[in-house]
Amino acid sequence: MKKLILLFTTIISLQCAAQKVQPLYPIPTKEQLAWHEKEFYLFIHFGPNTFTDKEWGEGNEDPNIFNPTQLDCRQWARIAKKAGAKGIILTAKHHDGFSLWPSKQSTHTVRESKWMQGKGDVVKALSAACKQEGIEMGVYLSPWDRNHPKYGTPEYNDVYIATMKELFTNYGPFFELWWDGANGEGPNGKKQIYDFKRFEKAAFSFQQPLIIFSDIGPSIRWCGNEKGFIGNTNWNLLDTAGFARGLGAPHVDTLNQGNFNGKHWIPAEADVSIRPGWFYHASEDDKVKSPDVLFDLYLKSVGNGGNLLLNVPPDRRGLFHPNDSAALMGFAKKRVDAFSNNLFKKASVSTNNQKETALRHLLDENTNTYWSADKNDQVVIQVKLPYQETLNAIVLEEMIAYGQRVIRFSIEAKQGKQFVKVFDGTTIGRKKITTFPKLTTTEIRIVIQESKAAPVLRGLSAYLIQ
Ligand code: FUL
Repeated sequence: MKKLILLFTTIISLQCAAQKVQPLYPIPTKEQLAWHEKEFYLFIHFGPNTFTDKEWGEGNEDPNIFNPTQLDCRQWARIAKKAGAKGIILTAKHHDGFSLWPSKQSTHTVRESKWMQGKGDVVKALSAACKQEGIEMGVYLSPWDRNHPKYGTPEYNDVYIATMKELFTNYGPFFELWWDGANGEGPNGKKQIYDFKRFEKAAFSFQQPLIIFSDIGPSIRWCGNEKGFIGNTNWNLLDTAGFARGLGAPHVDTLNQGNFNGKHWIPAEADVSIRPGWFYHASEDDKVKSPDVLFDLYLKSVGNGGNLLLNVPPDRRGLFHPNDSAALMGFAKKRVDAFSNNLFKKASVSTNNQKETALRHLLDENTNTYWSADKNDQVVIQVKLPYQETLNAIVLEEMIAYGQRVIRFSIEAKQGKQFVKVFDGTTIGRKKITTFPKLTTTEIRIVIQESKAAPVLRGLSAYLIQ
């Protein structure tokens, strides 16, 4: 009997070993994996610029101009939540140096304004509102500061670190810290030499785990444009050696597509504004992006394996303008309508690679389970539908916890007796949303022509986007 038990346990452990996937390095950290799952969150640009109609304040604005009449961070958080955003990143301090909380490191803050007799604190109010709505909060803390008298001297680096400390200790935790790359001249006409190495070390000492955004990470990278699109080819990998933030950053195309053989896992985030400007301007009330345009940006960012950071600037009352809220609601509805009816739900799936029960994990909509091919020669996955279906989108997902692998794939649909190619793609990554002209079929083939190592996929689904 004992021998029999031993035999069974050996067989089971051998099977598990056979299924165990070897990671293809570099791979994401746990925090980066959690960040990938957020997909979409809001950016909020708010401050003196809201009241002066500027995009870049000079830093010498009278603090009293900051005077929202009906500021309500709960309205922002409520709308964000309803729109399906997982969090809000606030410009706690933009380039003008004005702090939206009463910072001890500055004399240019909400405390010096007449708003709420100097007793207001936007960072605190937003932090409470996000908690109430069950979404997360992040902060944008501009390194460039056109107000601070120490700017342009080595001491400013200490001021910046002390400012971060204040934010993290009084208002954290934050799901993301956002470092802008702009570095112009300060009040004394000097340019700052930022000690980013120290900034990084300090930030990680204030909060662990922490995701830091900048042109080149360390955790996530800029996608190379402010239009909201990430490359159709998008490697979550980046080489950072020899590069710097700002002017010394890699070419924008590299940021947009990543490096094929990049040394570090640094995925792309697409930041874009719902209006032409980052700050609120009444003249742009009729230039708010429509739900269709926002949905298209979602396909080009999240649908290319990155995250979408959508800026919605509150107006002078301190509220989201009704046009922006309406666009956000329309955008949310479009996503729900598009992706709630998975047409592959009842399909059956087979492959040329290995006939294996784990194949069901491709269709099971459980993001923790996956199917791994046993080799990386051309992999063909065949999906048979129980009935004819009309569709125009297929979503593929790699199990990126094991690294990013797929280099090139295509999608074919059975039309009559023939299979016709409907999509030619490159990378998949965390999520690839493919779209093509509407077609009616009973069979689809996914052909992975090339990958760095045997593909590991966690999801395959199909939709009809109206
Ligand atoms: C840029 C800044 O200069 C803009 O004002 C804005 O904050 C945008 C998100 O990043 O680099």
